[in-house]
Amino acid sequence: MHIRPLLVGTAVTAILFGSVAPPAEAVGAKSYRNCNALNKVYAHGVGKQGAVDKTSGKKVTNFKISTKIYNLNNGPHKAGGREYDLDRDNDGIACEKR
Ligand SMILES: [Ca+2]
Repeated sequence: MHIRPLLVGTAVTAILFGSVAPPAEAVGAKSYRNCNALNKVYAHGVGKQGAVDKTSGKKVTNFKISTKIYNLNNGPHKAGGREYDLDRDNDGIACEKR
């Protein structure tokens, strides 16, 4: 029983510093239920690198650029799932907003 705290400590260390730790950009990358929720975190939306807003008005250019986050929010809406189609006009930017 004396060895137990050591094992727990090793496990915690492995979780904190192990290879399973996500890269910095993946932290906070997730799917949002709708644009209200996404815009609370990314006020101007999230788009792929090089995406151009398809609006006929003034284009949104200050969206967060992250293909990873964009992909997490450009899925088909699945009932009970975690993927939502938040890029309805398919211009490569989800929830673009000025
Ligand atoms: Ca869009």
